[in-house]
Amino acid sequence: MDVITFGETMALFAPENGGLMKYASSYNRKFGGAESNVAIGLSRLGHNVGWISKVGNDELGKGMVAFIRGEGVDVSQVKVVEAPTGIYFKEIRNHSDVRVQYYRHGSAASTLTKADILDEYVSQAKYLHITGITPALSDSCYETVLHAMKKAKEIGVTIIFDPNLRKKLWSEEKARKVLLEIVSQSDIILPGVAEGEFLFGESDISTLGDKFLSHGAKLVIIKDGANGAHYFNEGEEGFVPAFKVEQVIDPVGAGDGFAAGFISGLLDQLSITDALTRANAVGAMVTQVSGDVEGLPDQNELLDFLKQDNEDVK
Ligand code: ADP
Ligand code: KDG
Repeated sequence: MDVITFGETMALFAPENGGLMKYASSYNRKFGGAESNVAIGLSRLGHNVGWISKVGNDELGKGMVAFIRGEGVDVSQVKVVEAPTGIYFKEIRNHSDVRVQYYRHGSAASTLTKADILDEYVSQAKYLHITGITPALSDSCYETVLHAMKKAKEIGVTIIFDPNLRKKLWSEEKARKVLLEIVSQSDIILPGVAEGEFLFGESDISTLGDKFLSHGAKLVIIKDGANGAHYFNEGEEGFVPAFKVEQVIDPVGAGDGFAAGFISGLLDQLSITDALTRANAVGAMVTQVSGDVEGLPDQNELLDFLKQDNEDVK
């Protein structure tokens, strides 16, 4: 197993013809969840990934697990429980104004506990991927995150953390405290500039890099949307520009695509800058297709995109 991740995936409803939820009478049903988005991205790029979660004993839960299994992700650790599968609605007003409505309180995944993360399972992995969404779901989810990170550290599995700040899920004060606690226990972190600003009250990217490093992270990647990504580790820093996207169709999931691309690069032993090029490419590709995971490329699609971009430059 290359990567293990855990968290909540929801049935995702979006107005079929775009537009506002208030007026839509038909919806497309897809599935989305930061951690399974990353898992699917990695699987499409040829890596072995496991996703741990809980789903409801309901039709959406069954459909979701079948979908994620169909993407080649190991779902052997997913449990079916007597609580509903979470749902979320996504309304894209424009590329920089996306509104989500969650129906996930008391959901199946919010009942995750330490007992759902088996040491034997985590110990097979090279990387444990965590997001800041999971600890916001419930106290037991928060404890599960801390427990999984502690075990990963003991076993020597590298921890990758994406803060994925979701202000609708918890108070700013609690979010800041918990996310910083997790940053201090992580090896690699993948915040966006806005998340750095939220955590440290600072928007200068270099200063943010230093703040994250002095908070305990060993490698810090700061995403700067359509501009590109910065990296910082002991004594080294750099920047890799993003790809040009003519029209963003759906920005949700770009950060997860970026994470999948970056982890894929690390697994393939690429340099940090080459891994970031892959991350930027996958992130950009996700924005060009409607849905959280639909735009995640397979290996050939990624190669074609990179080749195309080189040809455009010439
Ligand atoms: P999230 O908010 O989901 O974390 P971001 O908006 O930070 O996602 O985007 C993640 C990555 O996806 C960026 O760092 C970049 O590589 C790529 N990306 C996102 N939006 C664009 C865009 N408009 N043009 C090019 N690349 C983009
Ligand atoms: O990063 C994309 C996720 O935000 C989306 O798939 C839904 O997991 C989700 C969440 O909690 O918002």
